[in-house]
Formats: sequence, structure tokens, C-alpha cells
Amino acid sequence: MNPKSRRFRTPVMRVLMVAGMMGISAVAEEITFNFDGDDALARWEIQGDAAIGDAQARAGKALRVGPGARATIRFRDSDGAGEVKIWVYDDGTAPSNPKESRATAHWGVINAEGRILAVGPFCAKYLGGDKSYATGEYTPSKRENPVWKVQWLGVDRAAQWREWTFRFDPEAGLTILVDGKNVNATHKRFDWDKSRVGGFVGVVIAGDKKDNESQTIWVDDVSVTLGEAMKVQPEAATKPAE
Ligand SMILES: [Ca+2]
Repeated sequence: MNPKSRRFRTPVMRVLMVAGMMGISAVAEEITFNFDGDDALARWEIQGDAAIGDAQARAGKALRVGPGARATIRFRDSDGAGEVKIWVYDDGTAPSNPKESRATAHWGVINAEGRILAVGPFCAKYLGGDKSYATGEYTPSKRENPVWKVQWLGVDRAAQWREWTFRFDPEAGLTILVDGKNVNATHKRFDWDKSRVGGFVGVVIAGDKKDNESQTIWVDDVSVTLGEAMKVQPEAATKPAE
């Protein structure tokens, strides 16, 4: 940090402290990851074949997530509101039988109890994972599979960089957007009331199932804004777990 930016930062922090003491919520900080620096994965928990690379990136380098890999980052201990934006490059690779159930690559949020809500080209007999995306939801520690709780989004796959947004508004709940457009803009596809992820603590990017038909995805420019506690919860979260 150069001396000029240090001088700038101190008064800003004082303002935030005063705001906090007065009970005014401070302006939320945006945390960004461009995966370009040597320490780009310092805060991430990496399992399996996920690493920084430059074969595919929006700018500079990107996070390559191979089959069976997982990259996780947590920002707080309890669930809250806020917004997660993830740029993903999905080259469109699909298994030969897309009607066979498959936990494909996926990206999304994780809550305090370790439950994940993510988007991916999930495959099942009632989905079209070779052509489009769905949400999936699961708790890995309970040996659940994301395709057991899927919601078809009606968003076509295309081999290009796309921005996926998970916006948890404390009063309006979760909205999922792709390239800035609400997936529910024309038809209600995603029903948050069916989810048990009522807020988030972090971000998860998971690789495809590991076999001879696997794909690798690329992630760049992840940005996270942490908000206050959620004031509303999805209906499913108010009921006992199945
Ligand atoms: Ca980058």
C-alpha cells in the first residue's frame, strides 16, 4: 500500500466506526478475486485439481476447476444477506447420456451448516443438462447429491463467459441472475421457498463428476458483498429437514 492510500483509508475507517457506534449499518465492502496474483488462492480452500491458469480467462488468469475438484471460501460464521457474482466459462461439454443423473460442475453459495445452493448443467431424466442450466442443492457432509433437489432455470448453455449473480436481499430473499437478467424475468423458474439456504457465509465452485466424459470449468472475477442478517427465510427452511 502506498502512503497516499493509507492516508485516505484512515478517515474512511473512522467514519465507519462512528456509523457503527451510532447503530447505522456501514456501507458494505466488496471483496473481489481476479485470480491474477501469486497469492490469488491464499484465502481459498482447494480440494483436488483446481488451480490458477491462463488457458482461459476473462482477463489475466483464471481459476481452473477440474473434475472432482472443489474451491471453497468462507467470509463469516453466520448466514447473512449480500451478493455473490461469479464469472464462469463453461465450454458446453456434455456426457453422452444427459438423461442419466449426474452431479456436473456447479458454482454458488454455501451456508453456515455447509449446505450448498449452486447453478450447473445438472443432468437428470427430467432436465436437459446438455443444453441448459438448473440449480441444485445439497449438504455434502450428509452425502447428498445436488441433482436430488434441482430447479430447471430455462437458461441455455453457451461456450462463453457469463456472469452469475446470487443476490440475497434481507427483505426480498434470493434472486438469481445471469448476465444481469433475473432468471425469473419471463417465467418463474427458481422458487426460493423450496430452498433451505436462507443466507450465505461463502462461495463454492465444484468440478464435474470425475470420469471419461468430464469437463473442466473456468472461473474469473468473483465479487462478494456481505450484507446484514436476513429478515425473511424461504418456506422450506422453516420446516424440519427431510
Ligand atoms: Ca483474471
